[in-house]
Amino acid sequence: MSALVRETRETRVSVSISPSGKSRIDTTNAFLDHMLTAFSRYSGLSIVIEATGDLRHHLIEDVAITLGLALKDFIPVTCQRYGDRVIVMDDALVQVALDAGGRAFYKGPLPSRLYDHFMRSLADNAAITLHVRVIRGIDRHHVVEAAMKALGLALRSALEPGGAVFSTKGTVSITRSEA
Ligand SMILES: [Mn+2]
Repeated sequence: MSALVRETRETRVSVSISPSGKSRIDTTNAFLDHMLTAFSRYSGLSIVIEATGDLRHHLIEDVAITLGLALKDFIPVTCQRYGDRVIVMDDALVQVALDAGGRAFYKGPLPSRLYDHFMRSLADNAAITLHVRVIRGIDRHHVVEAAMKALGLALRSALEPGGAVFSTKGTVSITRSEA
């Protein structure tokens, strides 16, 4: 389980992630609740989020940051690491591929500035590599929702147990010399 609270003058966000159990999402924003509920359902994780904020932009960004930080704590050292899914939702066809191996990178875009920003903040703070490719789609609600579902399923695959160490670098040793 991983849990944290992030508070600024603009927002207050609490997130907890557990391997199983019920999810509860209340961000005061109905569309964000809908997207996070889809993400939690498809990831198979129990995610509890309570958030309040002054502006929609701040709320969505800060929920993504806090969810990302909680995910970073939650991702086990050994797991399958990679996951990818393609999801269709009516007109929308969206592919998500991710690497949960500690490399923060995001490549979009989603056809919504707010939710493109959500994905970037999530990837940066969870230290995951996240590629979201919109192959087709006209309805932005469908495109963003398909991306959230694909993200959930891709993460579910990446978090599956697996003992392999994928990095060919081995352990990185850093020694700081005292001045
Ligand atoms: Mn919907």
